[in-house]
Amino acid sequence: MKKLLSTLLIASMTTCAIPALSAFAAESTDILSQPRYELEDATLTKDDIRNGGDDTVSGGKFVGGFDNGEQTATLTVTAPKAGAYALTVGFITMDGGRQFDVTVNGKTINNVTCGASGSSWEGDVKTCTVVVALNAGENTVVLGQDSGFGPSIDYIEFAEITDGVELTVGEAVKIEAENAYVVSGVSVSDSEVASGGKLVNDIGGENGNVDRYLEFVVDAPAAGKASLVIYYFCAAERNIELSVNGGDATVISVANNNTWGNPGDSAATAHEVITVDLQEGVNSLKLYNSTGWGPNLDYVEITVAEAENEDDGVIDGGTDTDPDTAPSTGDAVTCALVLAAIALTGTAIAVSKKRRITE
Ligand SMILES: [Ca+2]
Ligand SMILES: [Ca+2]
Repeated sequence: MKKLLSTLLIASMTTCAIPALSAFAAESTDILSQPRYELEDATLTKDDIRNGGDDTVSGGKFVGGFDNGEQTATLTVTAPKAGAYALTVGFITMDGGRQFDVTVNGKTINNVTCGASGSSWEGDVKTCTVVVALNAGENTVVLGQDSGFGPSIDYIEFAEITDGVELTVGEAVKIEAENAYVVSGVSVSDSEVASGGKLVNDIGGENGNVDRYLEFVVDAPAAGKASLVIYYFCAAERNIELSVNGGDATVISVANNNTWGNPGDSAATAHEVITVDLQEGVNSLKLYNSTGWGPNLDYVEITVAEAENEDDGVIDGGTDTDPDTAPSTGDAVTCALVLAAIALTGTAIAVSKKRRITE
C-alpha cells in the first residue's frame, strides 16, 4: 500500500512518542502547499496502477479498475482550515459521460459526471470539479464507482474557494444557470428565449436523480437573509430542491408556465422566490431534484437584505417593530411564490464563481 507523503508524516507523528509534535505539525504538508495528490499513491483496494501513455498523465501513472465497486482509492488530506474547497479530478476515458463517486469524511457525492471524453485510454487527461467541505486537519477522501464503469483516475487536486459571485446588499445579482460553479450531469441547451441564450435542462429524472444538479457559489458581505429568485421554463407542475451550504433540502414548488424554453417558444420566464440565510463569505446553493424531473433553469437573482434588528418572530402586518425579512406564507395570494427560510450550517460547502467548471 502506498500512502501520501503527508500521510506518512502524520502517521509517524502519531505512532512515535515524540514530545514536540507541534513543531512537526507546523511542517506537515497541507493541501494548499501541496494541492495535488497522485492516485497511484492512494491506498487501493485493487492493484491496478497503469503507466501513462503521454505527458498529460501526472506522475507518469494513473489508476484504473473503477468498475462496479471493484476499486476504491483512499487518501488522507490535510486542510489548514475548515471550509469550501474545489476538488478537481484528473480522469481518463474515451467514453463520454462516465461517472465516479467521491466521499469526503463519509459524505458522498454520487455519480459525478465526467466531461468530454479523451482520445486515449492511457492519456489525454481531462478534469472535472466538485465542491466539497473539508475540516481543519485530516480529512479522508475516497474515490470509487459502485455501479457501472467509471473512468481511470490520474490525480486529485484541491483549491480553497475563497470567493464566489460577489453579492451586494440591496442589489439583485444575476447568475446564469449555465454559468453555475458546477453543472454536473445535466445539459446546457441553446434557447432563443432564454437569458444569455442558454438554459439548463435534464435536472433530476423520472424518479429523481440527485446526480444531475447545479451548484452556485456566492460571496455574501455579511451573514443575513437574502432572497433567491429562480427563473425557469416549465410546462408542467414540478419541484426543485435547494440545499444551502450542504444543509437539508428545501422543496420549492414550481408552477406551470407553459413553456420549456425551446427554440421557437415565446413565453416569458416565470420565477419562484425563496428566502435563504447566508453566512458571511462563501456560500453554496445547490439545486436538484431527488423525486422527479425538475424545471429547465435559466438564471437566478440573489439579493442580500439590509441588516436588521433581531427579529421577535412577529409576522409582518402585526405589531412587529422589527419587520421580518422572510415573507409570510400568507403572501402566496399575490402569486405562486414559495417562501422559506433556511438555516445554514457553519461548515459549508461551497461557492460559486462566474464560470462553469464541469467540462
Ligand atoms: Ca497520476
Ligand atoms: Ca440562461
